[in-house]
Amino acid sequence: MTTETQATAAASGAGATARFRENKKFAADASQERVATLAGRVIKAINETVLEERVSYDEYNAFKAWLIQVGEDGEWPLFLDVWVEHSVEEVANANRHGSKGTIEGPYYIPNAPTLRTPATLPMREDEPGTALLLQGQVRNTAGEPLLGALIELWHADDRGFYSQFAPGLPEWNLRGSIVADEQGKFQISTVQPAPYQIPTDGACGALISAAGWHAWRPAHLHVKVSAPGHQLITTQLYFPGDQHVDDDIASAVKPELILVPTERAGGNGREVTYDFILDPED
Ligand code: MBD
Ligand code: FE
Repeated sequence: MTTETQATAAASGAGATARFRENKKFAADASQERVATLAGRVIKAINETVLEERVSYDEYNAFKAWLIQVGEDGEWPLFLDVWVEHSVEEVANANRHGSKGTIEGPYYIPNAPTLRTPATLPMREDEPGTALLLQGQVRNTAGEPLLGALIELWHADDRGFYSQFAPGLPEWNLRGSIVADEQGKFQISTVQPAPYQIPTDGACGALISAAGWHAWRPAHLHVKVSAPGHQLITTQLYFPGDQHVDDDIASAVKPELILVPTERAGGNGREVTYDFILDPED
């Protein structure tokens, strides 16, 4: 059996913060005018809230203490990806004609093991959960198959835990980079992920309980799909009937991203077909 235990906010937050610092590029060359505009608007929005809501010193100090705690728990990636990234993604992908994108979230890790289709994601011998076969084709916006397409897939396990962000899981559990065939087709065997509850023991969890919100994301598969000469798409796929599809804490569900799986013959889990359409590079 598994030795997996509840991921703590401090452990998954520290991991997400370290990963972000390693992998992301920053707009360090933003103009003075742009910085003044953006920082000025955020500060103004906070001040307007204070004045309109008649915020007290007790409330101001609670806010200050909470901001400090978010940093100490390493939860800035979590906070931003849950409550802000969806708007950034909306702006970034506004002009795409191909598949819908959605947020990346805090748990992507580049360079997962490369597998050829038909592939099985790395998993434990006794990986719990319902078998799931994800298959489809990568095409361009003219409907032509894309040779050399790559599908990076990562997701939580049957208990809602991500490898490298929860203890007790093999390094690349349920993470892989799948090379599609000459027709852009892919077949990937994995297990159905569970809904994901963001850590409740850190600063983000404290905010959620103080506000009376819930901490859940619907079960989801994360994917990045790319092909030479085309724009990479980062997206997620969801499952119908999930309680949180209409109520995602991260506001990242779109109707086009909800899968329609069917039961496989012989009680052999479920399968689903989903095609990805990539926009040309601009
Ligand atoms: C996740 O798994 C996730 O996808 C997002 C957006 C935020 C927190 C955890
Ligand atoms: Fe996720």
